[in-house]
Amino acid sequence: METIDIPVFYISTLTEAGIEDLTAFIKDKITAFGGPSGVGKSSILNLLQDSRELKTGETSKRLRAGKHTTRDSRLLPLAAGGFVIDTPGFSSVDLPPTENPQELIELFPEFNIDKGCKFNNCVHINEPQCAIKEAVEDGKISKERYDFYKRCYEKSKNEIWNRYK
Ligand SMILES: Nc1nc2c(ncn2[C@@H]2O[C@H](COP(=O)(O)OP(=O)(O)OP(=O)(O)O)[C@@H](O)[C@H]2O)c(=O)[nH]1
Ligand SMILES: [Mg+2]
Ligand SMILES: [Zn+2]
Repeated sequence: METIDIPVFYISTLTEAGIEDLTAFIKDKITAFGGPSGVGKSSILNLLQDSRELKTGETSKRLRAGKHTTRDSRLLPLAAGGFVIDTPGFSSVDLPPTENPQELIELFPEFNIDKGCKFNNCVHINEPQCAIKEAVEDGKISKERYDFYKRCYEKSKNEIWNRYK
């Protein structure tokens, strides 16, 4: 994620590792915590704000996921200054509503590389001499992200884009 300019904080609420850096990053801002259920959003926020002890929950061993402990979104004053919003975790991620392949590609900033593809309207799926597929093979673009892109592409093609034709 660092390669696409998104700051990453490695945090443990047990050892409190990373909490100081996170506090400095969100101080005096309004920040919302989002993510899958059971990843520890409320647990982190209990270390950062003292107005309200947020309920935290067990994760299900069977589903390897949380059990949707937080049920509402609330604005809470941060001890360091600013506000945080705890939100209920989600279990799946919906696709953003794009109208065409180019709009979807723009959501993957790391695909914006200097080297161009053979076809300037390349959607990086089946085209020959595709610079994005080469970059994935060379390890310059994350394979997970490219595979996610492919899944989004297929799903959008089948379910969304044909509405705009
Ligand atoms: N090992 C470990 N477990 C943690 C850590 N932080 C939280 N947990 C545990 O993870 C479980 C879920 O924590 P929550 O804070 O309720 O997770 P959440 O993201 O708020 O979940 P929802 O409210 O369902 O969206 C709890 O059992 C926590 O004790 C951590 O840093 N390390
Ligand atoms: Mg929660
Ligand atoms: Zn391409």
